[in-house]
Amino acid sequence: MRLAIVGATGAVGHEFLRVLENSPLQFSELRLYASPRSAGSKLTFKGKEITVEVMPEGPIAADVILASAGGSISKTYAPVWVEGGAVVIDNSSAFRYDADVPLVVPEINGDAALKHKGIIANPNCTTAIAAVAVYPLHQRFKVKRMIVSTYQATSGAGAKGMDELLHETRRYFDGETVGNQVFAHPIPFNLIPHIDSFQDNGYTKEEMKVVWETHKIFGDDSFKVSCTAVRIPTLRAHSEAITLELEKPATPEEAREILSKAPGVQLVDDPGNKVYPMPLNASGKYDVEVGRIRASLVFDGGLELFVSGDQLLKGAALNAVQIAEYLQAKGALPSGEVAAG
Ligand code: A2P
Ligand code: 11C
Repeated sequence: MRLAIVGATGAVGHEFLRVLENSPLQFSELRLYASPRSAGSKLTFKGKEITVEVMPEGPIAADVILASAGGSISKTYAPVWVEGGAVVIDNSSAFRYDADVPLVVPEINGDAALKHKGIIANPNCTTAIAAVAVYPLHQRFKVKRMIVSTYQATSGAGAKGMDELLHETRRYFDGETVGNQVFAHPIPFNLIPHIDSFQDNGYTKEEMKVVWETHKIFGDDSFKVSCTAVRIPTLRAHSEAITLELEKPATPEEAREILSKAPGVQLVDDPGNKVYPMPLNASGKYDVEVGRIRASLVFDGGLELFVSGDQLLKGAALNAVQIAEYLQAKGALPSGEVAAG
């Protein structure tokens, strides 16, 4: 099984390598691609250096391509890679809403991945992190309305987003004017209720992705979703406050019981001891932290919860690798020897 990463030098690309080091995915070859800017640079995988290559203009000789070089690269090249025989697991939003492209969180709808026609889409990070926490509750109580407010890390804008937070914070302490290039406004000591472009309905595209993608992943658009997405000056885990109106009334105890057994979730809910989800603790963790579970004061029998999940892991690289693991475990990918090293 030949594996390739496109966008290997980016924030998600680096996480692909770390996740693959500990993954059961079997492959015999790993090739790394990026732009001409980083051609020839070396990245370490299992203690061995691999040279980054310029992404070719045509097909890539691989069975699986993990793509994270942005929507326009995916839009142009993913069909070419599929034509060349690869299965593309795409981290961008380029194909997520295409009817014949599965949008997959393996804990929720892994089987959808088996129906792919070459491209499988990895969800938006905010959506994936909320979905692993809400889906087990949806299965038991059925969501009627879901209201999400997000606190999103700078990693959502890639390595350059994290760099801007660090660089501009340094400028602040050096007494220099704090600026912005990646974000719409300076990010240090601020928060920005604007992620991606504004749509005609007044919501941002990031907010609408949570609506569209939650429905597609759950395979159910009978419930209503709304989101306010906010960028905050943290490095790499997204947090979200989630309010659920439910068809069947739930108690916080029942929700805790369900979530304590849910795959991909870690219950972190002991407020009396100051234990609740936080981005610093969720960073680097595979599971999404869920806590602050309480009865809604607005919706009778509804719930309020708070989640923190690593944007670069469950929100991106980890979920994509888990899709490949799922396909291989189901015999839908060539097997291969574990990469040497
Ligand atoms: P490079 O590092 O050479 O610019 P991030 O989301 O963290 O900004 O990372 C984006 C990733 O996509 C990087 O690996 C980047 O490579 C890669 N990339 C950006 N533009 C291209 C391109 N035109 N061709 C191939 N890879 C690209
Ligand atoms: C952010 N969630 O935090 C975005 C990044 O749809 O894959 C991921 C965008 C996407 O900026």
